[in-house]
Amino acid sequence: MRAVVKKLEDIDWHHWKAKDPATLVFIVTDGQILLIRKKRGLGAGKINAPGGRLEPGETPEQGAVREVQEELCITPEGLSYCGENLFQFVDGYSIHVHVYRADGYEGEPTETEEATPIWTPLDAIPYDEMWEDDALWVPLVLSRTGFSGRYLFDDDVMLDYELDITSSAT
Ligand code: 6U4
Repeated sequence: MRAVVKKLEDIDWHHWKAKDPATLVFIVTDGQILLIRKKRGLGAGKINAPGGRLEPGETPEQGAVREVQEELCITPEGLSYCGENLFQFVDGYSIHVHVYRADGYEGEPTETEEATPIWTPLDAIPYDEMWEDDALWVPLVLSRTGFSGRYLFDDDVMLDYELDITSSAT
């Protein structure tokens, strides 16, 4: 039987490896940020940035570009690395999310089977419709501050977290 996990310290982070590597891409331009209403997958119904799980053999940057192309029919440009988030769910699932920012894009953001595009002013990001952790670190994406976060979730309820500022943003 799996041990009960209630705090970050209950996890052996030294040997931790996520089941899935994934990405998120925040396109920020003209004082607005391009978010999506996610139609399917993990967090369906929530507002998030475009992104998703890496395919075998893909680098995080390649996966970041591909997911934005698939979800919104645009190609992000001027991609820079912001930080990483490690999510452990109490049911055993885990995901390592590489977070990027882009200063532009090519194409026209278009609704797909996966996502509806939502342009949002930077001072009106709808955190109450996003994953609970987003209010902690999305401001760091906007201020170009590098970060590394670890989070424990029970379904979509955040039980514990630790967020460190790093110098790894590019
Ligand atoms: P499929 O259905 O496999 O094509 P895929 O797009 O690969 O889906 P998805 O979207 O179901 O993956 O789930 C991965 C996405 O979920 C990643 O982009 C990160 C996001 N995600 C998961 N937990 C999150 C959390 N707590 N906060 C957050 N994003 C989270 O901001």
